Formats: sequence, C-alpha cells, structure tokens
Amino acid sequence: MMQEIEIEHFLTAPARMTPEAMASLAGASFRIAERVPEADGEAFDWHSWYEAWIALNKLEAGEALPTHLLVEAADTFQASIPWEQLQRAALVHALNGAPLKKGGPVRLYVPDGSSKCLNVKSIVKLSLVRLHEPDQLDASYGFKHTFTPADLRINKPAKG
Ligand SMILES: Nc1nc2c(c(=O)[nH]1)N[C@H]1C(S)=C(S)[C@@H](COP(=O)(O)O)O[C@H]1N2
Ligand SMILES: [Mo]
Repeated sequence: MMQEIEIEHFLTAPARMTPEAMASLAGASFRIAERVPEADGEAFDWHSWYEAWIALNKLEAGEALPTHLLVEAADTFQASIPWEQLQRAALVHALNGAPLKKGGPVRLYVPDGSSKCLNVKSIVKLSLVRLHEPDQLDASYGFKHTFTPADLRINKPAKG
C-alpha cells in the first residue's frame, strides 16, 4: 500500500495524502536537478502544492499564511523551516517514474535554506504552523528526543 503523508495546518483538521496525490495536486513535475544540481528524482514545487491545497481547503491565502513548515521523518529527524526559506523548495516523490526506494515516500529540498540539513528525507508529516516565540523563529533541525515510559521511570530520581 502507498504510504501517506500526514498534513496539518493550524486552521484545518489533520489530513493524509499519498505522494502521487500531492504531486497531482501541485500540477507540474520537474527534475529536482534543475534546482539542486547534485540531487536526483522527480519533484513538485512546494508553493504550487501549497496554493492548490489552500484552494482545495477553501482557505483564504492571507489569513492562512504559516510562519514555518515543520517536517517530521520516519527516523524521528525533524526540521522547522521559516516560510521565507521555502521560496524554491520542492518535494521529490519519484525516481525514474517509480516511488522512491531511498528517502521516500517524499524528500524535501530547500535550495534557499540556511542549511543542507533541512533537506529532510523519508517525510511522514508536514505541519504548517504559526510560531511567534523569538527562540522558535530560526530554522532548526535534529532528532526528536523521544522517551519511552520505561526510560522515564529509570531516569526518575529516587525519593529520599
Ligand atoms: N530523515 C532524515 N533526513 C535527513 C537527515 C536524517 O538524519 N534523517 N539528515 C539531514 C542532514 S543533517 C543532512 S546534511 C542531509 C544529508 O543529505 P544527503 O544524504 O543527501 O547528503 O540530509 C538531511 N535529511
Ligand atoms: Mo547535516
């Protein structure tokens, strides 16, 4: 079964889309090498997708404008990207007409991004958010800290 990407926007209910559905909503596909020479695969433009998605959800572009895109990957890597850095961003969804084997179901490239580390692979969730705290405004990335209930019990200081 085709893997779905979770999509959240601060004004809508969470939704899910396959890479194919996202690409067809965005319209035109192009070779990612046109924007990132060393990269390979078929991509669609982030803003083409976003504008079509806004229309589909009957949102008014102005009031729906996010400040950041939060990207979460299958390996718990995640990135928070300021909207202005997404100018030429694109999502790779296929390689030679087939779903991505490596870095799939979709991989983000951010040619205008402040770091190559923002090129998140194996995306499972995209959240379109509004962030306002000064310490949240810059781009950031890294592995999410995840603690199981068992870890928390072990790490809890002993009473005494
Ligand atoms: N899912 C996921 N995406 C990721 C990473 C990761 O660890 N997991 N590393 C990031 C970092 S730190 C870099 S520098 C680039 C490396 O991309 P490359 O393997 O195409 O060189 O991928 C980014 N995307
Ligand atoms: Mo990196």
